[in-house]
Amino acid sequence: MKKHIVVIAGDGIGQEVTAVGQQVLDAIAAKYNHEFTYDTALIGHAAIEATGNPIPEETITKSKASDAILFGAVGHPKYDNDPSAKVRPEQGLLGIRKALGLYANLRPIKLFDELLSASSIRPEILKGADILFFRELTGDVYFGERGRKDEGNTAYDTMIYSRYEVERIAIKAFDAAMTRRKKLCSVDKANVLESSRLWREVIQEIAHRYPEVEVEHQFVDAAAMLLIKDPKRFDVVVTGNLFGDILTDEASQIAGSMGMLASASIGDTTGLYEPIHGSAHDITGKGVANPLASVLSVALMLDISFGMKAEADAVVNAVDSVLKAGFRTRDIADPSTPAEKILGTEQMGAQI
Ligand code: GGG
Repeated sequence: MKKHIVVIAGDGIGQEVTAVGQQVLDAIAAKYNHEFTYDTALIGHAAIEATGNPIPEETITKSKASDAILFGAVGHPKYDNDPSAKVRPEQGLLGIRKALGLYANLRPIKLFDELLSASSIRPEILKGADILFFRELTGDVYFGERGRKDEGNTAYDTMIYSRYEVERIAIKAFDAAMTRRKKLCSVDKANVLESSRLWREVIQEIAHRYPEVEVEHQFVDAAAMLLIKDPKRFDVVVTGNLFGDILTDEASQIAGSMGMLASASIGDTTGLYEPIHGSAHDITGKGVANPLASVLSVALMLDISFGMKAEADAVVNAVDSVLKAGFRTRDIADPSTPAEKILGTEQMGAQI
């Protein structure tokens, strides 16, 4: 099969980890006789530096014309302590999701057995945890009206959801639950927020179409607690943009590290595949970033966008084998296991 992939590495360790992702794509192409061609495009701080715009029009055009996007990360510390910055790297990521209509962000929380001891959560609580998050990606407080009033002394962001936005992510999440353990947990804050009351109303309506799926609703504060207390109780979790952003960073500790969590952003057009982690400037250029989230994002791309299930399984199996052989990047190393071999980003890529 021929496929054209746009690589948008972005900022910080995005460059290092997408390079490994692309190597894995090349290895798959060679092994399974596919032809993958690549283009690159700018986003985030890198795009601001080159063009003044965090999401240049050319990036959107190239992305729309591609079969899939391999994405790295956006962000730069210089903006974090500058609240007055009008142009920010993150606008690039939000902009491409909106421009491509990528409303569903799938974030599998997969715990490889070999990493049981890498987590700070007790193994007996973790073993067997397998969660698929659906984070809504183009609505909520990230896209609602915002601004300042009272001469800049009052600031507001609006949490806003429309019925159709909740319906379409709910359908994706229920469909996924039907292929798994048929359990769905919807997370909101309906005891306080009106947008959450609409969210819950719509989930309850869609649930009637899926009588086999056992549905529960949790407030986001309780869900945050239950994720750590009893992660095995969750199968599919569906939630809004902000709650999903926060809960999946928390849930990364179930998988051992942020460096292990891949994601797929899908909608009606080209899919975008990215690690959930950010640009991590504290370790940029040191060659120590964990590339496995990028590698596992490639597996999601092969499966979801290209329908290449065997190829996707081969990538996941390669990660499993490398971990079984004791290879670790430093974020997933267990100091009490001296037999482990600590590798840098490129070395880990070579092992995969
Ligand atoms: N690869 C994910 C990434 O770059 N995250 C940084 C970021 O801006 N995240 C905001 C979000 O995911 O909504």
